[in-house]
Amino acid sequence: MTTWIISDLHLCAQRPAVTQAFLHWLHTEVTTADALYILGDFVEVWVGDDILSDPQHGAEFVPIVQALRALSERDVQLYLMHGNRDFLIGEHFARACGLQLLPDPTLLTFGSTRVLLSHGDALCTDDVAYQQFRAQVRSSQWQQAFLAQPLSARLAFAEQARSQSAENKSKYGMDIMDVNSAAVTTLLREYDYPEVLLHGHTHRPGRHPLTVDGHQCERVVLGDWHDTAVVANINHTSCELQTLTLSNTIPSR
Ligand code: LP5
Ligand code: MN
Repeated sequence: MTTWIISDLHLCAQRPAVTQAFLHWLHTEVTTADALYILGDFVEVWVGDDILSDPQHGAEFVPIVQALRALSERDVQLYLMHGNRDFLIGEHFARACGLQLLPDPTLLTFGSTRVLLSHGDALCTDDVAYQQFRAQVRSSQWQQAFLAQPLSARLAFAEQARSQSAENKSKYGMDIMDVNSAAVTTLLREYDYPEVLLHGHTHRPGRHPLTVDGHQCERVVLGDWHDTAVVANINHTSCELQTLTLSNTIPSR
């Protein structure tokens, strides 16, 4: 029994090597797995599922959708949780890929180990400007109004949001962009102290043991996909972080 958990691939046409490495990894390692969980920021930006049928902007996603669909047809269970870049991924995309959308957070059980999955952005409560933005764009009213706009307008908004976000990040300290420990404690308490909290978003992979109300828990953080990717592999006995070297994963031509 093997389950892979990944996040923060930020797939986009500008970084074709990452997409290729991901596709190769799917075709090799993941074909024999039981399940693959993608914990958000799968793509760099997602402005609506109708992008799939856009001749210009949809093409980059065709091989990704096909590869996921092929895995789901081989009975690999596929799951996707929204991140702050792709919270507009909807049921149309999910069906095309043969995957199931998951709420954030989602609790899984592997043997005697409970693993709470989250993207991680909701835990960054010191980042007040981001939490305000998040509350706005996660409301169904905002999403309906946004999705009603033409694709070109949505892409332009996304580009503006990206550059504003990059500017903000260069202005504010890195500290406010990590998870808030009180928010982590509250979440673990709410879910009855799962042994593991697994998330991405911060791009600071690592393992952080912590004690909450006398219960031993661990916060495990996935990495983003650049030259390397830090992913989690769970089987009956353990939850391991593994570093994939993406340059080795890209098939030579
Ligand atoms: O993503 P990253 O790592 O740069 O930073 C995140 C937070 N920023 C975001 C914003 C996204 O990067 C961009 C949106 C993705 C596209 C989604 C679909 C379309 C939506 C269109 C919206 C109008 O998530 C950043 C955090 C950081 O993580 C660390 O946790 O700090 O948050 C911010 O920078 C807070 C800002 O307040 C975000 C504000 C961007 C809003 C700009 C609106 C511009 C629209 C123009 C309207 C006229
Ligand atoms: Mn994120």
